Amino acid sequence: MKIEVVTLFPRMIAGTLEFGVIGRAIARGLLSVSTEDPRAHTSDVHRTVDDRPYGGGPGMVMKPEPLLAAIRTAHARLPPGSPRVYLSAQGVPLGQREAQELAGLPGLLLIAGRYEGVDERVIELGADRELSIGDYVLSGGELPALTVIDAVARLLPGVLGDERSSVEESFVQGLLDWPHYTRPEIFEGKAVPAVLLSGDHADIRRWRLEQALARTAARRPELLRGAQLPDEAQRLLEKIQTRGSARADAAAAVAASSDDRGERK
Ligand code: 4FV
Repeated sequence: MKIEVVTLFPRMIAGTLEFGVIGRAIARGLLSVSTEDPRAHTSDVHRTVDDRPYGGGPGMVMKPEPLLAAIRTAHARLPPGSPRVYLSAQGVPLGQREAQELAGLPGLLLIAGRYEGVDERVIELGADRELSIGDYVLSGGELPALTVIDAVARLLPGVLGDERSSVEESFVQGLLDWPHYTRPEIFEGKAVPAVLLSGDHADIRRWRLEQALARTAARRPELLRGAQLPDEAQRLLEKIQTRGSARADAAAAVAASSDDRGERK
């Protein structure tokens, strides 16, 4: 896969991609990441890439001319069918589903803004979609672009190989991940769950699924709405939820009885 990043800070992108799984994928030629700097598309002596906002207000806005020229130059280096993606807090939230869709493409152009944002006409003329990595405002689009590259690259064939992480498996099902343990068996008095030492892979797999379901139900119940759960998972979830509501009823009963006692006092 070929990825191009339009950014005022090319070294921020290149510097981050030297490490770990992504660094190895690039070294093995499974992924290439290049950058294009809008400053290279300026003609004034100050190489100006920003200007004051029409209508007033704080901060600066990225000028359309150098940014769109950089987008067109970088996009021309990508295979046909490579979308131009502008990273902004106004974008569609990036999820595992979006990452999987992008990983199936021949190429990707990521546009990293700075300042208060970019001239809106650049988005109209130079972007096919907008993506957000979360409902907060960052100082630039580079970290979001690196987040997209990381989430997509690890889905490319051969990048993870047999180290395919479990995170994917659970999140592919739309669930939070199960807890992980490694040596020592006892750490500060805390033992690794016995099932993980049992060697019974069916049991281990069920325990992990149950943990992923219980965590998702407790921490991110909205993720369960719309999750395509296989029957076994659906059954486990019902068991967890009945257990949960039984526990809630018991807690409510205890609370009620203590209130009664209080009244009595
Ligand atoms: C952002 C986000 C984000 C807004 C102005 C860059 C900044 C600055 N991008 N998800 N959240 N972008 O905050 O993607 O130009």
